[in-house]
Amino acid sequence: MSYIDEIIDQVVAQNPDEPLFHQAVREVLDTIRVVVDANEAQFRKDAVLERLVNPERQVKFRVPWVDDQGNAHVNTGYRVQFNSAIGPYKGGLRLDKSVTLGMLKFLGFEQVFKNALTTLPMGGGKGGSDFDPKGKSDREIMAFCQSFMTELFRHIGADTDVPAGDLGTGGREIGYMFGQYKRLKNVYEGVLTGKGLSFGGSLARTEATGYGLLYFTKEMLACNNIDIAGKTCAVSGSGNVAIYAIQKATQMGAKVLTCSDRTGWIYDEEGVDYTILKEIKEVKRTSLAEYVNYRPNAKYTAKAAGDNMDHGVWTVKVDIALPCGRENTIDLDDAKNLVANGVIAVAEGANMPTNLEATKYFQENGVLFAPGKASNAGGVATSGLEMSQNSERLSWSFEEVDAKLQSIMISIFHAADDAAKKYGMEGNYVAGANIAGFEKVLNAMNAQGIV
Ligand code: NDP
Ligand code: 2IT
Repeated sequence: MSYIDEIIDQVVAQNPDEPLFHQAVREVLDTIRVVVDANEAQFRKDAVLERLVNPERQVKFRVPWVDDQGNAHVNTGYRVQFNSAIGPYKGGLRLDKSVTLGMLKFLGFEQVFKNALTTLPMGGGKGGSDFDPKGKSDREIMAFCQSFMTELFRHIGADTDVPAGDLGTGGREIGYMFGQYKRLKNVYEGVLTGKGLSFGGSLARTEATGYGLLYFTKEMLACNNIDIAGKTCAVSGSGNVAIYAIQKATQMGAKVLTCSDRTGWIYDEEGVDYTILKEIKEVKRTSLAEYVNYRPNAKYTAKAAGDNMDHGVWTVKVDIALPCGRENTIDLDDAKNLVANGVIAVAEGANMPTNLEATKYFQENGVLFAPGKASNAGGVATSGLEMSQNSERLSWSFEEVDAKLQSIMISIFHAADDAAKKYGMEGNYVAGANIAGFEKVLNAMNAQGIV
């Protein structure tokens, strides 16, 4: 059996009940075979893959908090410090009732390669809790965030591990966590990114993941002689990534026809208005059903309660699909619908929103497919820029950060494209991104000995 297949089997056996982690490992290892097979004896001797798939450290802790009625609750908090070969651990905190250790291991593993692709000095990590922020008051969110940080603070630091936002964690939560960290540690440092602008946050960090997704997509299309202007897009999700992806796509002259949330999805033939989404999702924090009150010609379709999928969105005929909600929301049937409707490109704003079968189907049918660890890297790249600004105690202008973000996204596309070409897989940006990320991490790991 090949080294890679042995490791995939080992990951499944040693991490039972963690299917998302298995999926992420399988996707990466399957696409780096060409590099691993050529160096198998040495890699086995150095246990390269064993070290790659085992997090350096995992912290799990109790998070007690009290609700507005005086009742106590206990959630589980986690931080997975996956790989620090190229810099301090870096990656977001997910707050969602579905959070498990396996989910955070999948996200942390992805983050290692993503961060390497940005070319900035950041290792990979991820954390979060099974706390459900939906329907909680501001005070309850603050109570949770303070309690979460009361344990997390001893494991992180500006040169150790720098968390940020992710699904369910935005500027409000980062603010509460930063305040508690400072109070406990008595140090004012860039320990979190995505902070408010008045206390060390970077301009353009809020917009960065969505904007970066479109900078990447535009470059990928341009290198395939396609102009993004005039194209139609389907977006899923309506949170941080989706909103700013819609804004930038619209500014680039594309028309976004859809978006979605946990309750349902919107079809707006005139083009989704991101200013309305901002009002509904960032200010009112309510359901997308409200959208039709602002735009009576748009159509809202409700989902069954607990439905994790965005099937409706992927039935709409579009040129470009931009999944920006969460993992595994495009399956093989969705991919078939999109291809039958003539989709040209799929670029992932979320982490692993397309399952393995659907990804393969897109690639086999000539669809340009941008994997999240490359195309959504603009968020963490701008977090890296926030860390630089914090270190030099300066703030850069929006234009300066945005220009750096653009050039990073363009260089990530070319790193993936070049690696794919180098190994005879032209156009396979999944393989290209994985190989380029792996080579960088491997190089740093090798130089640092067996640690
Ligand atoms: P948000 O919490 O801001 O938005 C998430 C969106 O997905 C919301 O519209 C939410 O609906 C929807 N959603 C969440 N869970 C479900 C579900 N079970 N079924 C249907 N819809 C659901 O998160 P972000 O925009 O920050 O993150 C989105 C994705 O992008 C995630 O995969 C994240 O890991 C990834 N990502 C985020 C980055 C960032 O900088 N924020 C950077 C790179 C990747 P509702 O509004 O109803 O809650
Ligand atoms: O998945 C991701 O890249 C993020 N949630 C952003 C992480 C960060 O540190 O900015």
